[in-house]
Amino acid sequence: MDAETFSMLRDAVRRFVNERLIPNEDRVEQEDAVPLEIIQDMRDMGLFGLTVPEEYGGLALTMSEEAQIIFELGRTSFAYRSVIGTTVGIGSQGIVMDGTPEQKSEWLPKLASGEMMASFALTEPNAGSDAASITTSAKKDGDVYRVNGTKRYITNAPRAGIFTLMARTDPDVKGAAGITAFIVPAKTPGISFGKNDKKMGQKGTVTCDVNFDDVIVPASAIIGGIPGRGFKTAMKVLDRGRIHLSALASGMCDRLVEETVRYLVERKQFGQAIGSFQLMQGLLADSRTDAYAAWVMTKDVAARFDAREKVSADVASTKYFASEALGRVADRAVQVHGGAGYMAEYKVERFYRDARLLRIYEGTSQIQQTIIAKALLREAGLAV
Ligand code: COS
Repeated sequence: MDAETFSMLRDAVRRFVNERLIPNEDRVEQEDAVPLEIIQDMRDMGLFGLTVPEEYGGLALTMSEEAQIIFELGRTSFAYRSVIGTTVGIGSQGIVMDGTPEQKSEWLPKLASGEMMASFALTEPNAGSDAASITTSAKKDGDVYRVNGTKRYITNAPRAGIFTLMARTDPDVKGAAGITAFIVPAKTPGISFGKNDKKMGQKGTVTCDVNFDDVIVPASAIIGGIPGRGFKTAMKVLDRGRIHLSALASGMCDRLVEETVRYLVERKQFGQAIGSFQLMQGLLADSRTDAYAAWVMTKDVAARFDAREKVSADVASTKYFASEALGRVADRAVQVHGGAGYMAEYKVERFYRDARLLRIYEGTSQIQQTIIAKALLREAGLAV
C-alpha cells in the first residue's frame, strides 16, 4: 500500500478507536459482547481483510503496517481487536502462506470481506506448550480424512466460518512431522462446541472447546495439499501472530501510560498533584521506558520479517519482552491509581486483567525463552 493511503487508513482507525470504540468500552464490559453494529463498522472499514492479498479482496498490509494498525486497536478494549484478530492473523495466515491457489480463491475473499471469520485450532486439553504432541487424529479413509479429537480455548470458535485445524495424519510419526493442517468449515457435520469459557478478563471475547466427532474432511482441504507439513505452517503462522501480539501489547502500554499521566495530573494529595512526587514520577518513567522499548522492538522485528530475514528467535524476544512489559505497565498503572485503580470504574483495572493473557497465549514467556536460548545454543553447536 502506498504511504499516503496507509496513513489515511491508520488515521481512520485512530479516529474510529477514539470516537467509536473507546466510548463503548464500558458497554462491551457490561454486555460481555462487542455490539453487532460495531462489528459491521469493522467490516465496512475493511479491517477483516488487513493481511489478505489484494487479488483476494484484502489490503495486503505488510507486517510493519499491520503492526501499526494493531497498535491503534490496542489502545482500547481488548475485545474489539479480538473480533478481527484470528481472521487477520492466525486463522487465515496458514492459507495465505501455504495454501494452494484454489484454497486461496475459495476462502480468502470471504475472510477479507468479513463475511466469514477464521479461527486457529491447535491447542488441546493435553497439548498446550508442547504443540507437537497433539493427538487429534485425521485418519485417511479412501479420498477423505476422518477427524476425531478436542481443541481447547479456541478464540472466536463460536463465530468462525472455518478452522485452520492441526491434526495428526500419521499416528506412527510422533512429534511435528506427523501433523497436517486442514481447512475445515465450521458447519461440517460432527463438529460441536463447548460452553463459552469464563475468563479472568477480556470480556466480549469468545473462546470455547471445539469437538470433532468423526468429521469427514476431503484431502483437498489439506493446506498446500501435502500432509505432514502442518506443524511448520503453524509455527510460521505463530511467528507472524507473535509480532501482531507484540504490537497489541505496545498499543495497550501506550493507553496505560496515557491513563497514568492523566491521573498523575488530576489527582491531588498532600495539597498537590500526585505527579509532583518523585516516587510517582519513577513509576511513570519506568512505564514509558517499557512501552517505548516494546514498540521499538516490535517495529524492528516487523521490518525484518518483511525483509524475509530469519527472525523467529527475535520474534520470541519481542513477544516475551512486550507482553512482560505490558504486565509491568498495567501493574504500575493500578499502583498509581491507588484504591481507584482497583475499582472497575477506572479503566486500568480492566487493562490489568486483560493484559494477563498476553504472557500466556501464542506461546508462554517460558516457551519464548526456550526458543531464544535454543536458537543461540544450536548455532553454537549444542544439541538442545
Ligand atoms: N518457523 C518454521 N519452522 C519451524 C519454526 C518456525 N518458527 N519453529 C519450528 N519449526 C520447525 C523446525 O524447524 C522443525 O522442523 P525440522 O524437524 O524439519 O527441522 C519442526 O518445526 C519442529 O521444531 P522443534 O523441534 O523446534 O519443535 P518442538 O516440538 O521442540 O517445539 C515449540 C517447538 C516449543 C517452540 C512449539 O511447540 C511452540 O511454539 N509451542 C508453543 C505453542 C503455542 O504458541 N501455542 C499457542 C497456540 S495459539 S493461542
